Amino acid sequence: MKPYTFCFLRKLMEGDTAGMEELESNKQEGSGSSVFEMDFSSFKLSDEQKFLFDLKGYLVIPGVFSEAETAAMREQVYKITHEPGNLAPHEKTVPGGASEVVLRNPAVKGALNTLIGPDVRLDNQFVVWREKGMGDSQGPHQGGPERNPHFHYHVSDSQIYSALTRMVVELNPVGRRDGGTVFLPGSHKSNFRIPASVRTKRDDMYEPLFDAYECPAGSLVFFSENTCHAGPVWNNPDHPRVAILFAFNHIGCRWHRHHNVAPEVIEGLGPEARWYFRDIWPWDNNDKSGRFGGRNVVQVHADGSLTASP
Ligand SMILES: O=C(O)CCC(=O)C(=O)O
Repeated sequence: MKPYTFCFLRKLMEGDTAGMEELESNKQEGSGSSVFEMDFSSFKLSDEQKFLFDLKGYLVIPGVFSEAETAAMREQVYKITHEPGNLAPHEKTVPGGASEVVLRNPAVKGALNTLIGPDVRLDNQFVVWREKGMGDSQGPHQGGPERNPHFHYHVSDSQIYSALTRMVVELNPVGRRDGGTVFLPGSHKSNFRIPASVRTKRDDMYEPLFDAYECPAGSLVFFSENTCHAGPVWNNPDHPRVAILFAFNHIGCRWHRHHNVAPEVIEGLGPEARWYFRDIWPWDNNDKSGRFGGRNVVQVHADGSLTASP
């Protein structure tokens, strides 16, 4: 099996140039490798969904994952948070193992294409298993005018550019006052700074200022990181909040220092999920072969192995 680029880069940094010819040979015609093309065509946000995301800064898409997919991901999050020793290397963090279905899901791909565009990368992930009484320690954050490219929400030529975008995968049902993420609607593009009186963390994080949602297990919640939001204390005694929180960004941008994904997880991913881990650059002026059109791609080799960002 050819080494994945990750291993290859690690070797190069250690001064081991064996394999260099192999990488070069991947670029030759007739090498049997092809460029992976991400397919965004099977899901599009409706006009209503686009309108609501633009208006409010968040969007709930209920019931995206099947019961079986949701149960398998819930079990993985349980093991990550309670029994990490019982996970195989390829599933020890999201998005390996059961959670790989997320990055292959048409609704995920279609929504990201609409909210960020076709040049997306995964910037960060973390999981929560919140029993009653547990919540995110941060109060309401973000919102208001932001020229920083990570948070500057804008629309041009009818295209949304949401910059750093969170996607929550809710793996248990969420009731409206249970403690799902809450949002100050419209604050992703408000013209004034969020007043301290609004940003204050308080026991009741809901109406009249903040919007909450309800959804069945297996739903998606997208929000611009510049929508003022908070993770309130979980109130439901019947089940915990179990969720995966991904952050996505443009391929040229990185906000989080660590994406929290283990290298062995990345190495075990199929081409579609591996694509989200391309290096952080959109364009290659040295792509003299022209095979990649200058772009940052994933190559699939004849034996099924992958090279990202060749
Ligand atoms: O825990 C939550 O529901 C919200 C997380 C959050 O604040 C964030 O992702 O920035």
